[in-house]
Amino acid sequence: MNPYRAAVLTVSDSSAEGRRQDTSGPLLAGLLSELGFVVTSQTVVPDERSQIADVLRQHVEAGVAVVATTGGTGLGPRDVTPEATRDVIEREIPGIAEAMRAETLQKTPFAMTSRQVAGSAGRTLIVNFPGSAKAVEECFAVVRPVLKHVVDLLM
Ligand code: MTE
Ligand code: CU1
Repeated sequence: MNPYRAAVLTVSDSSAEGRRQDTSGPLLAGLLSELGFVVTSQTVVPDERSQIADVLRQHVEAGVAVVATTGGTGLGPRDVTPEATRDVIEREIPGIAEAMRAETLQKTPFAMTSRQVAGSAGRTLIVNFPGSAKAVEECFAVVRPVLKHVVDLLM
């Protein structure tokens, strides 16, 4: 089996209800594919902590190398992606999230409002990205150079 399997999880009430088209999930899937990952799953869930954590756990159990989430990292009352991610990860990797915020802060001061976290569970790396396509582009560019190496370290 290809060791570089990836899964994408979009967290958004409006996309889960079909009121808003999810562009950030497909964008993340494309960026991961370009890097050589085989994207085996793309899911959309509402901003519900237990539902998010359930999907993350399924991917960890399946041994997916990377799970990239998008959305729910901000300060809205329903934004719980970081909390759900912390429910699942065993080791936080603060440097990944710090680097994304610090680097992209040069593009927008709003980067500081995103509470994204990254960490590992078993052999799986979970990385939160903010919800907008622009933020996904900017933040992915920061982690792109290290992503495969991090995955290799977890194997
Ligand atoms: N980070 C980057 N790099 N670029 C952005 O445009 N947008 C911010 C922030 N992080 C942004 C960003 C904004 S405006 C919000 S509200 C938060 O991400 C949270 O987004 P989310 O709740 O959809 O995850
Ligand atoms: Cu915002």
